[in-house]
Amino acid sequence: MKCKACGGPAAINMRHHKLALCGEHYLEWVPQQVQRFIEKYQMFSPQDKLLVAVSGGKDSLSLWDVLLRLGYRADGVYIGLGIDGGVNYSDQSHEKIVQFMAKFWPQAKLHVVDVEQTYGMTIPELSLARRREAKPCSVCGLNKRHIMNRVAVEGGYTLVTGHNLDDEAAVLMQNTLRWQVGYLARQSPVLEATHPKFARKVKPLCRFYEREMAAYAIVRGIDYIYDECPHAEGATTLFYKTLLNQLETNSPGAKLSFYLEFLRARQEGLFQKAHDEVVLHECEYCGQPTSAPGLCSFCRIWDRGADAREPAGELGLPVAGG
Ligand code: Q46
Ligand code: ZN
Ligand code: ZN
Repeated sequence: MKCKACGGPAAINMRHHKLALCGEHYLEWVPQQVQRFIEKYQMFSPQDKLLVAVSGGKDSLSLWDVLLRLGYRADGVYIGLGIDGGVNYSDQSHEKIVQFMAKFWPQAKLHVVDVEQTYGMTIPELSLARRREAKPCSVCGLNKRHIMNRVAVEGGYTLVTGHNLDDEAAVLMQNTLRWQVGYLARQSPVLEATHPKFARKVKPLCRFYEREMAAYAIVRGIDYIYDECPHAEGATTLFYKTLLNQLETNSPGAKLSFYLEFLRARQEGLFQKAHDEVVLHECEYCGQPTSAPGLCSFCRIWDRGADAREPAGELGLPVAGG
């Protein structure tokens, strides 16, 4: 297989694009594509301040790298969840991010929010204490959403996440099989801020296959955390990813067209009604928007009373680098 640009040996073959490229040309192609999607979906402009949610995995580190290479003003945010899982998962993830910054972008800025230091318990401890659940994913998800949104709003950022096509197609399949139209209405490369205390959220990698981002990280020399979070095992999205991979093997491009045709239907207003039905108000304690009455789910799980308001800038975000 030869590189389409220079005829040298190809490092990656993308059957769905009928395109093979060598390492050097692949490293040029990925940022060009990212820029194309940023413009196509009107994600942000060079003036915007971006906050990349970095986990230490291939998608988020590659995304941060690409945005900085393209010249965007992109800071990172890392949330220390306190997950050990026998492999020191959270510490290892943080370490990969620090190494990445030292190697490629020593001037970049990283906000670090350690959940245990800030709120008093790790995510697995909180999950056990409040929900008696050994699997902390639901508690973890709501904490990550709340904290990332808050850091983004406080810093005037657009929140950028590294969800790739495999992630988006798996969620889409899950929501479609259950016809959860409310969720379908909100699944988009761009989520506009529907409230002044909601950050705008964008996903510049939503059209890249997972293996394309792994290839980018490897060719670029980014050392990332290979292992999934130990609690990801058995997650339903992993099951849907396996199903979609089987489909893709038999029919290259199936995953991409599943997602793109959904976006087209969404664009045509197929789910608009469900979208309009969400009513928001501000949480009585922290002020973040919520659809639940009274306290938001974050304040509920941390057992916060409704009698006092959270002081502004309570996180006191430590900033590393830069
Ligand atoms: S980090 Fe958190 Fe995931 Fe780990 S505990 Fe579950 S939700 S699997 S993306
Ligand atoms: Zn080439
Ligand atoms: Zn709240």
